[in-house]
Amino acid sequence: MLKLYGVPLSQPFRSVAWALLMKQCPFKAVVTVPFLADKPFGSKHESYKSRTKARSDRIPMLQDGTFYLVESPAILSYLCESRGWMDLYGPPGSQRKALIDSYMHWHHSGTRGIASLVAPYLIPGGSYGPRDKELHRAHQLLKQLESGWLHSGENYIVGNEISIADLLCYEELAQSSMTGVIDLAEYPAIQSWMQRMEQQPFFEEVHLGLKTLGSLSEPSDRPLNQRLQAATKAGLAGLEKAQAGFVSSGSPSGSKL
Ligand SMILES: N[C@@H](CCC(=O)N[C@@H](CS)C(=O)NCC(=O)O)C(=O)O
Repeated sequence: MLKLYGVPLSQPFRSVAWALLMKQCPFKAVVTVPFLADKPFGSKHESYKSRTKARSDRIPMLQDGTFYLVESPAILSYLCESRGWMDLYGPPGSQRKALIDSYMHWHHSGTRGIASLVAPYLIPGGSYGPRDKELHRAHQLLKQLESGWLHSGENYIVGNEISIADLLCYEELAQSSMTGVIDLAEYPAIQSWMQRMEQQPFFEEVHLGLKTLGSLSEPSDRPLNQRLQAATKAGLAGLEKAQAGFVSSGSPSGSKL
């Protein structure tokens, strides 16, 4: 069975998990907390690197047999190509695939930058909330999404069918909007696209962790560590619940390579 290392509160981890669920591809989530070096389940722990032959300290990482892969766009492309999920991507040489790849290359320095809004809330003892500079940059990126990547009048980033580009993009925006860190009211194209994403199968299960975490923009009496643990537990339960409901139909999940 495939293994996906990471935590449900990680945006790229959720993008990959959502694709796997949509395709009813069973996987085991292996909790690996980013930045931790002093616990065996941390991405910076020696045993994590030696056991997995990880090429990077970042999560998510996919394990397919003895093959390990990091970087969420590469993981998603690999899954689509090796499993034949062409509806979520596109055939080699097609314009649809080229446009999806184009978004995915921009994503790292584009939408991903919005993550800097949430990080200050998650660092114990860190400054409470993003600085003006981070907010300004986030709004610049949102404008590029609103008037660029989502301006075509099509339902999704590329065409009228959802693709792995949408899964990557949505999770970055969900992280900051579902935690109340940013208000997207002034971006109508983004808002209606997000509503379409929220109608997709397994939306609830994939976002159980984030919903459990709740608002980060308001002070809470509950210690951050406890909130993060409860959210992680709920997120993992959501992924398990989703997989328990898979309809068994032969072996749709194996690699076709
Ligand atoms: N470009 C990577 C980004 C992965 C990433 O930044 N993951 C975070 C958690 S969401 C992480 O592992 N951070 C720890 C670190 O940077 O050392 C991807 O798309 O997979």
